[in-house]
Amino acid sequence: MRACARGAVLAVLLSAVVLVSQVLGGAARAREFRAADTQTADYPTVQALLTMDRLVRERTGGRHSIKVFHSRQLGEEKETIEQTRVGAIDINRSSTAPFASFVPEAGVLALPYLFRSVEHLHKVLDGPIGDEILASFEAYGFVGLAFYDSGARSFYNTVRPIRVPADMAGLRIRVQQSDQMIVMIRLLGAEAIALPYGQVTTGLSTGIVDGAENNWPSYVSTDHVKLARFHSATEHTMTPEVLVMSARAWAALDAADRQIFRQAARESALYMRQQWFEWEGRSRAAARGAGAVLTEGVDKKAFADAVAPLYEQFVPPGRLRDLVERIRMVE
Ligand code: GTR
Repeated sequence: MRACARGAVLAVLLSAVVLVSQVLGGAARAREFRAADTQTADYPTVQALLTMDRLVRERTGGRHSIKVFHSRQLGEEKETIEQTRVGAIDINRSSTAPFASFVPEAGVLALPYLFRSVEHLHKVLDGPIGDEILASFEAYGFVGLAFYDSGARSFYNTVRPIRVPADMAGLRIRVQQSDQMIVMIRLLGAEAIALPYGQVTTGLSTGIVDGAENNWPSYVSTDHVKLARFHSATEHTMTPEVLVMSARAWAALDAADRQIFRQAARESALYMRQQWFEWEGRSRAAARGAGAVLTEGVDKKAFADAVAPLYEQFVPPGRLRDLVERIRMVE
């Protein structure tokens, strides 16, 4: 009898030890992952991150969650990318343009007039090339999880309508922190000023910059539209957003949880795509309502020709040029 009771106590103790070691032992440890986004709370990328958080919570029984720091609470895009690389930030949603100096393949996606249409862009990102580019992040300390839509970027400025590259002469144009974008602006005959996203409104209102370039939702949600009325639909890039995890945070997940995170990221991208189309349409209408002057007859071909030399400089023969050629061949 006594031996039996001792056995039972031992069994209880043993299962407690197993439980504690499971909880403490890496994979099973409950964790809140910190995610950075430069956009505001209602912006589709932030809403997509919140969707991912919900899916991760549901599928891990609440063991894991994602706390989303929107509106640059964790810093400007370039800094947050650096912090993600060293593992101080767990998840990052950024434009692929500032990622170019960390992951060369990301820069390819930010090249001007690479994609013929949104359909072409989606075919590339949703297919094997998209997977290959996401996988390329791993060599640089990030785990690429998914791409988010970001539409086409166009110029807007405070000075005059821009129809052809010559109209940009002498204008100071804000660009993302990306060498490629700086060179692109110079090829158009304007002066490039790299500024973090959070400083563009002040830059426009104080005249430090005359213009910037972005998609419709960013043009409107930042209120740049109220300062820089002359909008020109140059649609020079279709730079997508990318969602990455730090290699350090990834290492803390076991194989099953990694699968959950990947799948949740992909589903959040689908949600994001629906939201995006609505936001783009709504933002374009809101821009008109806010007094934007939409320039007629923008000569996109002239812009494409003027920026073509960028490819020589940023796409050396070999891996990257091959990637560009394969992207172009996608029907
Ligand atoms: C937006 C993008 C942001 C940021 C911003 C910028 O379209 O969503 O992540 O890159 O552009 O121009 O800095």
